[in-house]
Amino acid sequence: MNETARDADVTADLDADANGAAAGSDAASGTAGAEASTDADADDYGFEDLSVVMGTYNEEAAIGTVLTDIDRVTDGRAEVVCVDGSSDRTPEIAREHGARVIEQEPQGYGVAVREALLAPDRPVVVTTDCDDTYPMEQLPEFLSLINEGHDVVSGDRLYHGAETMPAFNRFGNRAFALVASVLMGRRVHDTTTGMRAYRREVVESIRWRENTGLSAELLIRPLMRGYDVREHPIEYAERLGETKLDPIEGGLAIGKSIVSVCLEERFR
Ligand SMILES: Nc1nc2c(ncn2[C@@H]2O[C@H](COP(=O)(O)OP(=O)(O)OP(=O)(O)O)[C@@H](O)[C@H]2O)c(=O)[nH]1
Ligand SMILES: [Mg+2]
Repeated sequence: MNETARDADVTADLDADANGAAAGSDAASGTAGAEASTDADADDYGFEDLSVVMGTYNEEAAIGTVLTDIDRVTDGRAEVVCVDGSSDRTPEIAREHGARVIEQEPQGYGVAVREALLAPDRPVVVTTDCDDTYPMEQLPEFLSLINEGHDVVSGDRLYHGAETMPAFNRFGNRAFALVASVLMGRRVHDTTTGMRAYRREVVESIRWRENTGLSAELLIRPLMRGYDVREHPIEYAERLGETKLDPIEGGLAIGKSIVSVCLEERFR
């Protein structure tokens, strides 16, 4: 779609969607899965059109659970791609579950996730963390929302309160969302979520540059270029295994990414 046309649509759409996502969340969960598998139009995407991708770095405590959940929820039809920098058994466990594993020296979250996003050729890509925090049960809802016409569906962890998130991170994530909203002129609620669905065209048409701040960049650039971005409430669970992100250093890097990406997109 022509970018000018997208630009004209997006403000009203995101505002409506942000509210709609909040208001509609309960209705969406529970029914959307059935829609994705039974009521789908012939040209709707199904799980065989979906790749679930993630960076994995010493996640042997969680990877079995995450990949089993994806397999169960998508009936084994979604492709799984892990970009792995581990020194533990994570890649072996991933292969045992049928995932495609791309080995890469550990260079940070964004380097791994960018490679993971660009590796598959299926039309819909969902990112997640490999730590059992994100609800794979909600994958059908994400696919249904893409089938409704959204270009990006972004999991909003803060809508339900994110009680399982460390308090410092919760505060930081609310602050990031406020700063990004002011800089973009559009209200968003969770800029650093790891769970989103993208139409392949979106990830391929933009050049991604951030590392720790990649998650924020993946929300901000599409939104400011006029793509149809929808936030959708998700549950968020306590992490299995050790965190890979230093909250202070990581937080500073994310804050810097949000400001620089917003300004770059505004003056582009
Ligand atoms: N391949 C690879 N994966 C990474 C690297 N750093 C982080 N990851 C993965 O990226 C995902 C996100 O990292 P997390 O440690 O969960 O970071 P976070 O979600 O900000 O922090 P938590 O609150 O601990 O969940 C996880 O699946 C990590 O294993 C890296 O350098 N290389
Ligand atoms: Mg995580």
